[in-house]
Amino acid sequence: MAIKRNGCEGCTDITCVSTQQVLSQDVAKNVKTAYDRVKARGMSACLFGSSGTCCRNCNMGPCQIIDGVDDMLGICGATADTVAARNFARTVAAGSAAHTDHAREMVKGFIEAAKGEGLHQIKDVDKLKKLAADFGIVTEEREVKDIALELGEKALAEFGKQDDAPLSMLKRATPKRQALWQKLGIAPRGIDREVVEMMHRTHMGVDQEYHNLMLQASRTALSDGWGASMLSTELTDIMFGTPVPRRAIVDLGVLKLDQVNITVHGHEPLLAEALCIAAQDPEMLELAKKQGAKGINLAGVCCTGNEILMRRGIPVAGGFVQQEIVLATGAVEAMVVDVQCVMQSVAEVAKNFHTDIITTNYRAKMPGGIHIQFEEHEALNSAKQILTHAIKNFKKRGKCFIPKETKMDVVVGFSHETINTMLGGRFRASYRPLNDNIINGRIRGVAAIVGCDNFKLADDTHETIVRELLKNNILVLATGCAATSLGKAGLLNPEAARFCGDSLREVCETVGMPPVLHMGSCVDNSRILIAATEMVRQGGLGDDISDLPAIGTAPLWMSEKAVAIGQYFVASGAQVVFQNLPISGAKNFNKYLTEGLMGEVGAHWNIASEPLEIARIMIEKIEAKRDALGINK
Ligand code: SF4
Ligand code: MSK
Repeated sequence: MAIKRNGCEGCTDITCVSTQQVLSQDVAKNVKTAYDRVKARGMSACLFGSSGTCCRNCNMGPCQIIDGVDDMLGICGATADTVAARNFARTVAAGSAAHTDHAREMVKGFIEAAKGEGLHQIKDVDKLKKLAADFGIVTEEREVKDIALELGEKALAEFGKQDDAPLSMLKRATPKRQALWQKLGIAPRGIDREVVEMMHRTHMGVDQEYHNLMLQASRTALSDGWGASMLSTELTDIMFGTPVPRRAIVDLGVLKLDQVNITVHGHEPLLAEALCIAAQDPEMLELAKKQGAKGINLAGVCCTGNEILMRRGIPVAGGFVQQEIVLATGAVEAMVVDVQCVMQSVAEVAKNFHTDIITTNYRAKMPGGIHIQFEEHEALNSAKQILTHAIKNFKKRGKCFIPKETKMDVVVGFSHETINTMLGGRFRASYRPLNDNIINGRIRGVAAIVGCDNFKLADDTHETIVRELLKNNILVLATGCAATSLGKAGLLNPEAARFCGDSLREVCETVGMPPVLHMGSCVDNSRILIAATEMVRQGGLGDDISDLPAIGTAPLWMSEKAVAIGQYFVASGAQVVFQNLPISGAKNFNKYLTEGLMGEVGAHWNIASEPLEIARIMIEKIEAKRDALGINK
């Protein structure tokens, strides 16, 4: 049932029960949300912008291009294909840059941990040694801290590398894929370098050939997926522990009336981990008691939420589209934010309540926020300072509303290591049982559903797609805010096996696993690359990712990071389906992305607008791969 409130016509589109409940309360009556703003804009988006053919890369423009109309080229003569390709490539570069900067902070934090200087230690020594081997580091008869320090320094060097040798972790890909990248000249060399070269080549008057631009877009995206994001995931696991399955809860009902509620929003888990540790400190708990609270309740929002959910079982209050709604409960003492996906509007929403928005990263401040810099080398003190500020707000809490009934049990923590042992058992750890179930048809294939939520599109899109996939016996992997929304829909627990077709249900019930496996945050899409490569290695499903009956989608993508992820999936051989890519105004470029790339990298982009159409494409592509493998007898 959808609701209407306070003249918010847009709210008729909200199907999320917890959001509906909060927005229909008196306490939220003055809160303006993105739903209101979507409605208030009252005009459709600029056609040139949404079809990818608006260029403002120099001051002779902005130029709006109409494909095939001679008088509507750019002043410089740029065609629709060139402009759309440049815009698309810049989106990939921006998304990759965000993951890259995040990853750099994680590597620096890792080096502090290796030196024994920070709050954190090396927790997963096995994983440390495996990653060290990829960097050619000797591990026998060496102290853990020495291996870690050498690894940290070599990892940091990957960002600024200037020689033309490929990034170290590329050797994790299948031999066929590595050879293809070499042949195409798209094996990334230095993580920062690829973004810089992409920005240079899209500058006015440089690369004006869309195939050539896309080669560098692929190289940039690969430097994210197999470089920055993979480094971040791996080093974060080594420091904070590789996720294992654990029960947790999600949705707004995780907030607590009698405790100090602090939500952590953003992406880099160094801050969130420090807050988790500080929140258990007797001094902080005592302070909370003095303010009349029974404890400190940390809850996540967006991908920081996914990081601490996966590793610590800390509840997630909401995904991207709920960041304002979490505050509209009036029950949050502080929202602590770092980087990425934090809407400027949270500071406006917070003004209605006693809530503070605490920015913690010098790279990301906002009007109306209070800035308390998080210092990694003083992590515990910084975290305590932030918590102290939040705890002191508890006494100021006024009228509030927590939709108590809206919380859902989830099982999370499906790292690729977990999937490895889950199906084969501890002593036969292997992806082979998964492959066998695909070959015998009990599992038809694997679908990754990743990325954001988006106010402009139906908020039950993820759920609709996934229910259709499960009915068709397709195992689903999920990350990011897509995973949160699937958790809220009850699809991340083993009981959801009842929504599957008979054969997938049987597999899930035998193993006791949910049919949708939560693999982490948006940087953790790199886990999917490793899992897919491992499936290839175990045999029976071809010799590259492009042979697997597997496909990805980010149906409600919002962030540029999602486009970078899509491009690294495609360049790694996995097809993807997205809604609304800004490429429709450039005929040749559009055809190249949605068909032509297949001939080069064995995968391409697909575009569809309706959730069931997206599901249909995914099912058809998976069945086509099964046919090609000869396992559809
Ligand atoms: Fe116009 Fe060319 Fe300048 Fe773009 S680069 S704004 S198309 S003149
Ligand atoms: S937080 S990038 S809205 S997944 Fe990673 Fe969510 Fe998308 Fe941000």
